[in-house]
Amino acid sequence: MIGNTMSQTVVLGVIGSDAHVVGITILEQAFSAAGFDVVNLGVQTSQEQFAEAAADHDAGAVLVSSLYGHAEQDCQGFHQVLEEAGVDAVTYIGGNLAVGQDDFEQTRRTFRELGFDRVFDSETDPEEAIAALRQDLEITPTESERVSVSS
Ligand code: B12
Repeated sequence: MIGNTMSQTVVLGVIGSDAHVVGITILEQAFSAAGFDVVNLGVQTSQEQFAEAAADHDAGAVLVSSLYGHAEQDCQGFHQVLEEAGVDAVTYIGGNLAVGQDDFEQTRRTFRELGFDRVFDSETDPEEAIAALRQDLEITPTESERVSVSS
């Protein structure tokens, strides 16, 4: 969704049974420092918990993290759950999204087909995600904050 009156609230969490917490802790700090209101759901978050939080907070973005190699299974039907909850937000996913991640372009296609607006690999600098959020949520960055977005 791209519009003019977009929420700067981002809902962030690690989906499924995944317990890797360090990445989203760093992302939470980076997004907060960049001025976003961050709702961090933590690890082992279900699809329904993402949807409920995004609806409750009228989130502009839902950011999913996955490290343990089961992201594709965990994200099946995710966008339908969001839609049924009335969530109208951009969706990003990032982390170690496939076992091995030999061909990230294939991985990116897989998650785009699942409905994600942007797909990030595990080498992503938080600044790149911040630049993407600013672009998608139509928030004007300062000159020194401009970072190119390739996802
Ligand atoms: C620490 C660690 C653990 C710890 C986690 C402790 C904790 N509570 O966090 C423990 C020991 C528990 C663990 C367990 C497991 N782990 Co582990 N773990 C790691 C390790 C070494 C580091 C992860 C980390 O903290 N990185 C540091 C943070 C800063 O980086 P990050 O997590 O990648 O996050 C950054 C980016 O990915 C990106 N990002 C992440 N999410 C998102 C989302 C968005 C929207 C965006 C924009 C960006 C983004 O931005 C983050 C910040 O810069 C990695 C290997 C590695 N080098 O990555 C393996 C790794 C992730 N683990 C792995 C595996 C397989 C497991 C287990 C399944 C092992 C097992 N058989 O039991 C279990 C899973 C348990 C579970 N239920 O989750 C594999 C995953 C393989 C895959 N995906 O192909 C890895 C890659 C190791 C490997 N090379 O095999 N693990």
